[in-house]
Amino acid sequence: MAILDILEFPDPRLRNKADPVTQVDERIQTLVADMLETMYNAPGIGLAATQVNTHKQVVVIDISEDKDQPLVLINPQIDILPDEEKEYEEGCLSVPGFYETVTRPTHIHVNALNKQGERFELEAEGLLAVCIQHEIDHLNGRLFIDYLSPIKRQRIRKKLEKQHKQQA
Ligand code: GNR
Ligand code: NI
Repeated sequence: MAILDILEFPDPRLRNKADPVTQVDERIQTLVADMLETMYNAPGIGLAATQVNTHKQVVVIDISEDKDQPLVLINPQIDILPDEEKEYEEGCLSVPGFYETVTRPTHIHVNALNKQGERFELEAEGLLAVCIQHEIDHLNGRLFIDYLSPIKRQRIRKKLEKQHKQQA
């Protein structure tokens, strides 16, 4: 297992669109294990392959208190149940240090493959629904800060660029 480097905004590779996984083989299982280790180490409640510069449709999530309920979503398909929207204060490992309110649909239905390559379905609401939508956005090259005003996004960009220069 390995802890992978996480790309940070405004890295243009975060804008890549992930390709579907054609076969859930050993390479994908290694990626999943490394992503889980990277997510738990960060620590975070979710991680998309895009964030570790692998442009395949793979997501890991664990919103449990004890960090013992990993959820793996491969090739996730999402259906929005457009009855209700809710605000949530979101953060992102690729936008470290910034937390902003995002409004998203409350209820979703997800169809995905698990790490054995078997198809399963899931209804989600609350934090899990927020997290799944946040991660599927990553697979489509979208970040939570894209829902903010251009002024706020620009301010975050400048601060992170400055930090990255100081780290270089
Ligand atoms: O760790 C994370 N916390 C979080 C909080 C609110 C909404 C979404 C998230 S996901 C984030 C980890 C991450 O960046 N996943 O892509
Ligand atoms: Ni994120």
